[in-house]
Amino acid sequence: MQDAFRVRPTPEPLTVWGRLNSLNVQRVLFCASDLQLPVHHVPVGGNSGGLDTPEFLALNPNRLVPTLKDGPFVIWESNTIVRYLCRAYGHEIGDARDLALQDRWMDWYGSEIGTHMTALWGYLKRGKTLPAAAEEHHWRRATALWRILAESLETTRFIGGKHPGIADYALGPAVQRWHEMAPLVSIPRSLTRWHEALSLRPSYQTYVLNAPL
Ligand SMILES: N[C@@H](CCC(=O)N[C@@H](CS)C(=O)NCC(=O)O)C(=O)O
Repeated sequence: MQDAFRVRPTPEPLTVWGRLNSLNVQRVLFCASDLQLPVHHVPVGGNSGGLDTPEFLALNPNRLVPTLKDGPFVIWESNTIVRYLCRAYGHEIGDARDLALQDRWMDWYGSEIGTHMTALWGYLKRGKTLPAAAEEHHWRRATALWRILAESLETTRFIGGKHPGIADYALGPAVQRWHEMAPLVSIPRSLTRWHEALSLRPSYQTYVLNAPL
């Protein structure tokens, strides 16, 4: 049984525009689904196109996914969407310090480790070129940075504590990618335990483990 509860019911399904192989879209769909919110997914971006239509531009002038609509409310930026969903519909999210700890990991992914993960994933899975020196640099930095998160996971099941929180939703898809690179890297046990705990959740299975490449 899922342990999430809603602060208030959603009157109608949320709409999420995006492509399922995008990490940024995965974090939003994983979060919404884990919070047991009804979602209508509209495939746009990548091969599906649709980012340049007047209808989509009116929702998101950046021509990017994910974009979310909740009733009349439209919001873009994947981390902002995750924060919004958790605050509107998620677990009790704690005080300012609890929130800061969650925000920190979310921001840390974007500012520290994300660039290394994007480069390595593009190189290994999407046929992008990467000079040998750059590859070595990205492996070394990503490995060292994941270790920092692994240390903090030694005492908790999720980054959010007993339940997944905003940082679990934001970083969960990336730790799957890191495990897909597993033959090439040494992964700390606590990071794998966290990945296993996420993998038990149907929402993670649907939107992350079974995501298309
Ligand atoms: N900072 C934005 C980045 C959004 C972004 O770069 N989205 C990419 C997919 S990951 C996109 O829409 N690319 C165009 C496409 O998919 O066609 C976020 O986190 O939402």
